[in-house]
Amino acid sequence: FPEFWFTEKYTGTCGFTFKIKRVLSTEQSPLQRLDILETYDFGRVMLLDGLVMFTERDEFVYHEMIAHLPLFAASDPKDVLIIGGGDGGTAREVSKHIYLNSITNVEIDEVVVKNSKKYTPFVGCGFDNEKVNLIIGDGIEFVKDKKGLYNVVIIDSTDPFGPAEGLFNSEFYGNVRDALRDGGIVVAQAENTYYDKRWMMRSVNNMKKAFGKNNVAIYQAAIPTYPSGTWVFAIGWKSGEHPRDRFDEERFNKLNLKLKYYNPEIHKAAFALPSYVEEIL
Ligand code: AG3
Repeated sequence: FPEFWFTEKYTGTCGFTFKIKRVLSTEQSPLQRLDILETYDFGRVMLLDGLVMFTERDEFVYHEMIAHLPLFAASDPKDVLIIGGGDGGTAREVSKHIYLNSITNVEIDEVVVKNSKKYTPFVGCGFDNEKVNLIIGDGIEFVKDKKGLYNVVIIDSTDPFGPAEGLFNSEFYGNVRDALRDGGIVVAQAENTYYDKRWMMRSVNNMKKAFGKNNVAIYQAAIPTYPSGTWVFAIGWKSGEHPRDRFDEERFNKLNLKLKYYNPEIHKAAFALPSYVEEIL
């Protein structure tokens, strides 16, 4: 009986392998190749250029941690900008903050949006909320003339090459800082500390150039289907306390979100770093 397996290679000699039931969609956009797989263990999986973007089974970790941590750290957030996030998972989580005035999501590749809505509606549904204004365009250009418009900016990108390369440099982070209001917070997915520390460090160091070295930190979350299983998020804040020590408990209790990963203890604990990571920061 034939067996079909997919491997995301992490290096030339190791990777992560799924046995697949079928391929639901394969599409080449002008920017990247997209595949949607049906797997045995992780449900539906979206790949971009052969790299796992999310799986049905563990996407909740990534999307909760990239959205709720900055939102509960920000004081009285009203307007949120998502750059990337074309699958809709981040928009889905941000939408749970029903008091927000606006959620703007700038995604460069509409093929991602279309396939997510069709094949992975459990994340694609993020665009159903009427507050979410989806703009198909280049986030790098978009932020350039947005001065002080957002409380929180979330950068939900692919790895730092190809279409996302420009989302990891200091000029971009500088424009993001200017797009934030006072007390505003940015979060960016920032890779991992095992296979490609230099990618994480590029994100952290460039964010420090824009926000100041005492206004950038990283936090981590356990995501089994991403390289190393532990994912890093870089967080920068314009002013005020460290976001680890800012958590709006009253708002958290009032919203009463039924989340699966993020909670008040995780908000703090996610910033606790192993010594070998502290050392390289
Ligand atoms: N953003 C991509 C995370 C990078 C994963 N990298 C990898 N598999 N090599 C996730 C998009 C989900 N909204």
